[in-house]
Amino acid sequence: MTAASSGTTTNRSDAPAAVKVCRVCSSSGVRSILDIGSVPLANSFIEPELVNGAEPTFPLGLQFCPTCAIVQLPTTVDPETLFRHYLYTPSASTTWREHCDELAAWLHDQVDDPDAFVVEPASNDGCLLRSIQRWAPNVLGVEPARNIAEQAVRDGIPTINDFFGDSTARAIRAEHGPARVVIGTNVLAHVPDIVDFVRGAAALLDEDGLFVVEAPYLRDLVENVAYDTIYHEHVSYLSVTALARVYPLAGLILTHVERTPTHGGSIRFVGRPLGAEPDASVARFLTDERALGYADGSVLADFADRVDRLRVSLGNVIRSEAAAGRRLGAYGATAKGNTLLTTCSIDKGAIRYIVDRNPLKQGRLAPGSHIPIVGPDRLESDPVDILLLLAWNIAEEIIAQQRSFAKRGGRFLIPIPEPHFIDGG
Ligand code: JHZ
Ligand code: ZN
Repeated sequence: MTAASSGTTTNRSDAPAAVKVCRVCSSSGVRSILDIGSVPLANSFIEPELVNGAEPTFPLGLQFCPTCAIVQLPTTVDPETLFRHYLYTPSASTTWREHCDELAAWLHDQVDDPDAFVVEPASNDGCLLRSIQRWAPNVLGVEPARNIAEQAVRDGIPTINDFFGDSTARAIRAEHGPARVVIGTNVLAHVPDIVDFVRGAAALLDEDGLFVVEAPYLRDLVENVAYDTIYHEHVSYLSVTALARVYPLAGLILTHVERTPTHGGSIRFVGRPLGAEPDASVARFLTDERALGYADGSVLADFADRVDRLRVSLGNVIRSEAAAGRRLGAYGATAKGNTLLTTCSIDKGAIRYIVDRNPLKQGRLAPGSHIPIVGPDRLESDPVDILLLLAWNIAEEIIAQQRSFAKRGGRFLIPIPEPHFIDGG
């Protein structure tokens, strides 16, 4: 689980040029499928005293590579800017902690060896390694955010403060020996050079090794119009078709895939050293994706129109509720929430505040919209009638916590796949 920046020092003149060739296969045939304008970085929450400073924006959209079928951003923001200081930690979410326990148990079934050396790129605060340590104590995290790596070490998770890639992987192998498992959640989509990352996993693994990654699944994004999950941290939007082509370029073979429910719909990709046999799941996903148009990109033909319709209807719902005298807030100062707010032009005139439990985000302003981030107690002292659920991926967990809001008649507004209300009662 990668972490991101608390603010950026990049200025507008550093905005990167559009990538004209595919990052993965170098094909020059990439075609644009979505352009949603230029927005601030999704995790660059602003200190209130800096609100009048320049707020850099970067172009946001999607392009498709017909050669390798990867869907990617047209521009790359330097990972040093995005990930060296990060405010997002996943451990606060029960949904995520339970998922880490489930993933650790699944891994234990695959690798029943208490001596297994397990390495996690983008280990964030060590949430997953803590679950894995229960059966495989020899773990190592690799986390680029200094503040979070230091915290993980203080909490007893051995962690190297670095980005993962081929050179880091070789250094780890030289010092610690080969790994039985390289596992990463919500990191592969964040990496500009996927081939280098997978090559690193291949270099680090022993011959029976297992490379496990989880990432948001392109099919869930498209089917649910979850366009808010498009932001500069997410360089690639992954399908089985694309990764089955990418892994062999880096010395691995995709052997198993399965869908998982986190972050609005993700996928678990399992890779092994070349020579391993894929199980039936890979062929099944490839057949389905081909039939649905993910291999030739045809499924994406109307995606931009669907995004436009969602943006218009969310704006209309919010305006009509405000016109009817209802007070609106939002819940979850999420990265995706900031894509949603900025691209739907929703600002502090429409939404009074965004509630978030993370004390590092409280007191700051959301990038672009400048809506203040507040603690949950604000819901009692300054009540609203409607909460736009920006963390819709953990709706169940949040709604269960907010029974008193629902009892007072409060309603949750879920933005995707089309804006709709639930009363939470
Ligand atoms: P959440 C992050 O996206 C960023 P975000 C990242 N780039 C990524 O890839 C995805 O995750 C996977 C708060 N909260 O998980 C905490 C409460 O306030 O949807 C978080 O700020 N009360 C790594 O930012 C936010 O909600 C609660 O009870 O879109 C959730 O953020 C709970 C459980 C959470 O990820
Ligand atoms: Zn390509």
